Amino acid sequence: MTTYNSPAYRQAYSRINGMVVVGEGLADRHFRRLAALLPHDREELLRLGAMEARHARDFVGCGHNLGVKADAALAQRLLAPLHQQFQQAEANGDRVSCLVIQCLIIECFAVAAYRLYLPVADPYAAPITAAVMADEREHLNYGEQWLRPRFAAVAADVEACALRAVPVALGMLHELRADLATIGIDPSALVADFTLLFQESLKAVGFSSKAARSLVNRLAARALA
Ligand code: PL3
Ligand code: FE2
Ligand code: FE2
Repeated sequence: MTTYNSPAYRQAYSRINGMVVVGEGLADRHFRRLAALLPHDREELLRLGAMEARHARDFVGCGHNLGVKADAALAQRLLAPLHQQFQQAEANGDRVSCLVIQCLIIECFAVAAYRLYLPVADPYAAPITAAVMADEREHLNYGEQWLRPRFAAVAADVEACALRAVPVALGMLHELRADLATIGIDPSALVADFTLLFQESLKAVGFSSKAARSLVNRLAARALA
């Protein structure tokens, strides 16, 4: 049984909650940038961005409910490298990488994290997390649906972006592993769940099972290097 009001839990929660709140805020900004990059889907992408802003507010509420203030500074530092890759892709006019970073990598991360948090969440946070997780599936789905009909044209860029960005994403997780364990999430289960979801999403985009498996194996090798 998790003690939600122990000092150790509250300190770890402040850092994890900071990560989630800042991550949701960043996702909102990314969707608004994507709305500008993909004018055809502008309304849809602005709607997804607004959902992220709502998630950020909902998770701030989870912190308040426990009397915990989010550690935003740490989260900003940990999320900066991934955000920089998004900005670099945007500066290069590389819409595919922007989509891969936000809709595949960050959203797979979110789904994996919320799925593992759900069974250990406090009674206030649990229903909020379940609702947010369903939204994140929709965001992941948007990216898959955009990339899939363009697979032949985008495959090489998706792969190159994954090789650049997934190790960075796994790196930020590495720094949170003690805090994750404290709130009841096994960090290696999170890596495994993320890898599985990302592999599934590569297949949904059009990669063969073999190609998807081989790519995530190369990612795992990089993350361990
Ligand atoms: C996309 O919509 C939002 C991306 C948020 C980033 C999630 C980062 C996950 C870090 C590990 C958090 C464990 C879950 C705890 C929930 C309070
Ligand atoms: Fe979200
Ligand atoms: Fe999302």
